[in-house]
Amino acid sequence: MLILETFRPAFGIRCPSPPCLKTEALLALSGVEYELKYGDVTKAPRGKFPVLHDGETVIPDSANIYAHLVANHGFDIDADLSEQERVVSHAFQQMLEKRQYFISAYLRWRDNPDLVRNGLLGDVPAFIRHIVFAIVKKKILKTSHLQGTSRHTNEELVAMVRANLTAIDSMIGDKTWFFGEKLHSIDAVLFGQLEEIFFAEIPTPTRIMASEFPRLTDYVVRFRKEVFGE
Ligand SMILES: N[C@@H](CCC(=O)N[C@@H](CS)C(=O)NCC(=O)O)C(=O)O
Repeated sequence: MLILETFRPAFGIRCPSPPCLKTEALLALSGVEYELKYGDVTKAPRGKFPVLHDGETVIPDSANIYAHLVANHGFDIDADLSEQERVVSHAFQQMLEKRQYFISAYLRWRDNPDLVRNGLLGDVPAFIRHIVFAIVKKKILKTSHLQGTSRHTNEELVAMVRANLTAIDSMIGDKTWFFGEKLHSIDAVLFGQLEEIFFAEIPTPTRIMASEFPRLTDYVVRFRKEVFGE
């Protein structure tokens, strides 16, 4: 039995972390039996979740976990992709995980202290929750500054998200999944990011874009049903 260390549900979605959502979706798609464990992220090997435990082997990072499933559990959801499709998948994944992810995290932490404190740190004893929140928020804002996201105006950030969503919407078009009628790893990546943008119950400036992209919100609902039966 594999064990996935992840964050507990928050903001009305099964997990508030896009890479954790992606990884759980990949595990569900792999057909390998797994269990979730809501651990202590400060004790994770790289200080981040997701982390997979496969017997004695501990695998941090969603990309490593996916590679582990392919190498050790016969799961290769992308085996049928052409070279060209792999390139497109790679480019979209980078856009989502190296650009979109940081915008979503920054907007969430910047604007919603009460919701984020109680949603993400509900387990932390109340008397230190404010302190833990202040430490984590400082880290997120510092990362956003160094990485560059927080140096953009709000209007620029919203325009960037809109451009990302437009690219994804145009790529999927009227297809069922990203590349057609069959799911691939990029669909799990997309689900993780879009679930957070559209369905996390936090009033970020991008959540309201759901009404602009009905095909994408339908896609998320379809994915949830297909993969998690929800
Ligand atoms: N490259 C990593 C990123 C994982 C990641 O950024 N996880 C965040 C949550 S979305 C985390 O655990 N943050 C805790 C922290 O930085 O303290 C992956 O794909 O697994």
